[in-house]
Amino acid sequence: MPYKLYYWNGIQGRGEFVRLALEQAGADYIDITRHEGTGMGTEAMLDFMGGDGPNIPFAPPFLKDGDLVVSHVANILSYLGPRIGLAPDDDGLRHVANGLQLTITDFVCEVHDTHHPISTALYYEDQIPEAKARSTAFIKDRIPKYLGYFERVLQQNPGGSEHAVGRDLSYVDLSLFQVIEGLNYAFPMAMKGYADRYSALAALNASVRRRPRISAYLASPRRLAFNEDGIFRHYPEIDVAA
Ligand SMILES: N[C@@H](CCC(=O)N[C@@H](CS)C(=O)NCC(=O)O)C(=O)O
Repeated sequence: MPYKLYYWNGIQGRGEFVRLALEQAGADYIDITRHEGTGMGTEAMLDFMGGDGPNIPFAPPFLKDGDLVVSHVANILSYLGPRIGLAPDDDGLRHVANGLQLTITDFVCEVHDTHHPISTALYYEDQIPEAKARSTAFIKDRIPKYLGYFERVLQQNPGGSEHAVGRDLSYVDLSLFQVIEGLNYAFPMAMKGYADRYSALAALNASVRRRPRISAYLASPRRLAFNEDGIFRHYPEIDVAA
């Protein structure tokens, strides 16, 4: 039975971290809101979330595997990883992978707050001065702290600097690829020359991009372009040089 991925249609968003893992694994999955029909589409997702069934999630993305409902990106990847060959074999290292993914969750949250520093209920246009202040601090302090951390994770991985954890590709590597892609899209000024500062992250980004299934996915219509409804948004007025 195919996995069912539920996420907002029209954006990469947080769903993309799950999508990349499913695509790299060649897993059988349905992107529910991108299809029409019984049990498909955005309405089906909203009906499920607002319904009176068990295990309802607070927010997308969530994944259904049969009757099981798994929510939150890091939790979904922790569940999927061992099943689709994208998690370390070692149980301890699986927890290390989960810790890294949870750090990515925190980072993604901070990315989101650069364009919505006051409220997600307000439009970006209603919080531009605050967004400028927030993203200036994000670029100065937080991008270097997070990317510096992940660079060290790669450089200090006993399994080799090609991967974040263990000796093989994991869902964490795919998520780091997506983080770099997203930052390059949203903050091209801030990210200029990033490869000189974070060489292992840049090498990981390039190696993930070269993977046959990932490059086929990136060239496919399933990979939506970044846009200003997603997590990584390009607003030139809040992008400054690092
Ligand atoms: N911690 C969750 C965050 C989920 C989340 O914030 N989802 C967003 C879309 S990317 C949403 O629909 N949020 C609705 C809300 O917060 O009211 C995860 O990592 O999956």
